[in-house]
Amino acid sequence: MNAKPMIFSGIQPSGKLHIGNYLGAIKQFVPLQDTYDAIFGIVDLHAMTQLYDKEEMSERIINAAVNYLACGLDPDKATLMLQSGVSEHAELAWILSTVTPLPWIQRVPTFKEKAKNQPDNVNMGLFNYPVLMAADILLYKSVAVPVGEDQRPHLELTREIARAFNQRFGSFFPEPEEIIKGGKDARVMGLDGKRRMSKSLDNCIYLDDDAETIYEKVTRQGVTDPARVRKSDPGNPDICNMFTWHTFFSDERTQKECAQQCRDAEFGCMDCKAVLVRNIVQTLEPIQERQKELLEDLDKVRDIISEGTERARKIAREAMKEVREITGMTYLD
Ligand code: AQP
Repeated sequence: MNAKPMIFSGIQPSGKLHIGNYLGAIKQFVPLQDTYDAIFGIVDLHAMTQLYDKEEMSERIINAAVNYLACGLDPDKATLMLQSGVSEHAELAWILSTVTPLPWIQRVPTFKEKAKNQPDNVNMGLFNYPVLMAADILLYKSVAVPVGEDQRPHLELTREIARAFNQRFGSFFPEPEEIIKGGKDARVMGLDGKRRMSKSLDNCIYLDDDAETIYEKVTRQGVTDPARVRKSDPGNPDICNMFTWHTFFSDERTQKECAQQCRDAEFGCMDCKAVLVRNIVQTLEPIQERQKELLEDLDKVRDIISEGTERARKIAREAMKEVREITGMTYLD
């Protein structure tokens, strides 16, 4: 019997982790590992729904693990696991798909968005993604799931699927709450200011970007108030994506000063971006120092993943045994 309630959250190794993953998800994982029995997954089966280079997958998994740890996940408190190492995720996903009416999946906005982003590869895995996600969460009987704002519809669907299963087979799964912190960083927009920052879109600041790269990206690609053409035009920080980023990385005094000087046309966009870059670099500095240490000891990172996956596997096996019993799938037992 677990002393603490379970939570689960995952990140797909579909590319390098970015500041949206950090601000929207990982940053809030850290305090939760003290109060919950937390399982954090590297959900590589989900990443298979996009085309990928198979030679790169291991590197991406390590990048995700290194970043989880560099951002403060403590393997003595929380479990870091690899989804494909626990086959029960896929097994439960199948069972849950049999209680999920088709229209529930058809209405999920993230499917439509992803299908638009990869029109040549609209595969069944992409369609079934929310059911696999429900399985990831319910397998551990999680009571809550810390995620970014974009995952809200998936969590709503997870509760509906749990309810449908419980109605058909008897009460078994809890209906998990989402833990989404308020604030604009629950949905970080990309450099373009138009779409959510996403690994699969070229609009990210990655957690391992160096100062020069961050400067280049922010100054060249960071979209500001579109109506402001010259430095002498008064700007509007309320509609400036780079100013929104200040609210993530700069202290309140700096935010106020930048906003005022922008409105008074004393500060040009490049001046404001220079301050922003300095503060992003400063925020990422301790994470990047830790990344370097971890990259020098990859055997330790691999051990953390293996041990975490082993622990998750034990919990998952127990749960699936119960699921098979209550669904009557025990003929050979
Ligand atoms: N831009 C974002 N703002 C806030 N939170 C975000 N998250 C992702 N992007 C942002 C949160 O990070 C966690 C892990 O997400 P994921 O990698 O599993 O899937 P995703 O949301 O599809 O992330 P990407 O970067 O957009 O990946 P691709 O491009 O491969 O689809 C989640 O909690 C998510 O909310």
